[in-house]
Amino acid sequence: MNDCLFCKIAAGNIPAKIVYETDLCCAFEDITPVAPLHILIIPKKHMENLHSMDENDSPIREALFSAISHLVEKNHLTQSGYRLVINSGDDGQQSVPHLHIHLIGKRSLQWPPG
Ligand code: D5M
Repeated sequence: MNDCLFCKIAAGNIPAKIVYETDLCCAFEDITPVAPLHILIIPKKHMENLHSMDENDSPIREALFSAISHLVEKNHLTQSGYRLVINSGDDGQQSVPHLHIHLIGKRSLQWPPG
């Protein structure tokens, strides 16, 4: 989508610290990190949220989970733990309307969220 911030990052048209990339997805450092490790994992194809996916998007779903596994291992989070977050829609406080998974770690996190 032409006007989407994360589509522009995925296309390399807006700079970001890319930490992982395949043909279907990429991951980059969040610009306003809430923890020492805060990475956003996105599909390269524009989709607003999880329920925008259809049955043809299974490879993208698999690619996103592979990206998570890779990044968890690479950042040595399997022992310490981490959190995955998908904010969706208004109640979820989604601010960028392109599906993204927050991978947050390297500190002890609080629960519940506000
Ligand atoms: O999270 C949207 C997230 O996107 C939020 O944590 C900031 C991050 N963000 C916004 N612009 C950028 C750029 N340009 N680079 C990296 N990260 C960015 P949400 O779940 O929608 O509230």
